[in-house]
Amino acid sequence: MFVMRQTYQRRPLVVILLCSLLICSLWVVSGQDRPAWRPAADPQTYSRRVAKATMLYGKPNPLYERAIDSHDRHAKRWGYRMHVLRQDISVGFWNKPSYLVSLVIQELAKPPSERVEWLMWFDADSIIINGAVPLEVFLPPYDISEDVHLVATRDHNGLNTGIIFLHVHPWTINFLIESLGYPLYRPDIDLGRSADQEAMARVLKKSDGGPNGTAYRDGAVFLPRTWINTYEFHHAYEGKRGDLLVHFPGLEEQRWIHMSNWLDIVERSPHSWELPFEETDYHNGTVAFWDRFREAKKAVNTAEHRYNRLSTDKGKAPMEAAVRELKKVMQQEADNTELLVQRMQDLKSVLDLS
Ligand SMILES: [Mn+2]
Repeated sequence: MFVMRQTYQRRPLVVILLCSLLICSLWVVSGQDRPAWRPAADPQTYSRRVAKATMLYGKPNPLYERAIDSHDRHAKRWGYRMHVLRQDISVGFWNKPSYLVSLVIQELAKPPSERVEWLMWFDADSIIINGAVPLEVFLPPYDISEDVHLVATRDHNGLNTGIIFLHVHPWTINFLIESLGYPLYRPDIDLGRSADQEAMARVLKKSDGGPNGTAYRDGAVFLPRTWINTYEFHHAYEGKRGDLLVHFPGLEEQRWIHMSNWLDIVERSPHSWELPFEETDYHNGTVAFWDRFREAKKAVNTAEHRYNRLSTDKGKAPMEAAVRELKKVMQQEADNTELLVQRMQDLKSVLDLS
């Protein structure tokens, strides 16, 4: 009798539990289209998705320290772990890829459930001006993320490694080690001023070699540069209110006054350049970007599947050519929306899908 009454009394509890489970699963399922990024409620819990990394060593530089502080505030707001290299561990520029290799290996040495998935590298000459922007939106959605290992930007010089996202994955170790080794196995090549960046750019451009013989090109995606790597020029900032950050490449001695002005602004009136994420271009822009990339990937898969089944070479060649052209844009200039859409149309019309 006693047992029965207890069971009976517990029934409402069971119903409540089942209901909350249902609501939770609905919330999880419906949230998959656009995950609701929320600032970290508990500063002790870190994001498993992304951590930030940079370096600063040598002669004390208050401006770089303050710039890193701006990233630190952003990291605390969203629960991103921060890694800052404080010792000179290599030669000049090579500190950066050396440190990144060590961070990727340290993450991979952890049990999978404790690893972070991505590292965001930022140069110490960059300042967060809108801390309301979460980093997750720049990363590939889970359904297409397994082949993406480097999310970067390019400018008139090609790859710019001032701000980059690296996948915690063996691919990244290979890529960074091959870049680090570049001056050793190609001492004949002058890598110029930004040697590490040039080495990475050259490794990325290779058409063979790499971990599975198909080089590294497939692993890279280029975002519109001004999203995550917005430059300050001599005359002005190229961005607008709501943009994530300001980066100060190539300003020579003018860099200090530009940095100092920006730091004063973000420290004294932090809201002057901040905009709620929902009001920024990122809100729809990043979703549209990855949706397009996903669509391109699907078109390539469909085409490859189809021409692999064709018995004759007739009809194969135009499909292969269209796939090749689309892939080239996906690998080297996904930030060129018009071109990507055009190449996608070209392929679809060869496939008669449009
Ligand atoms: Mn820089």
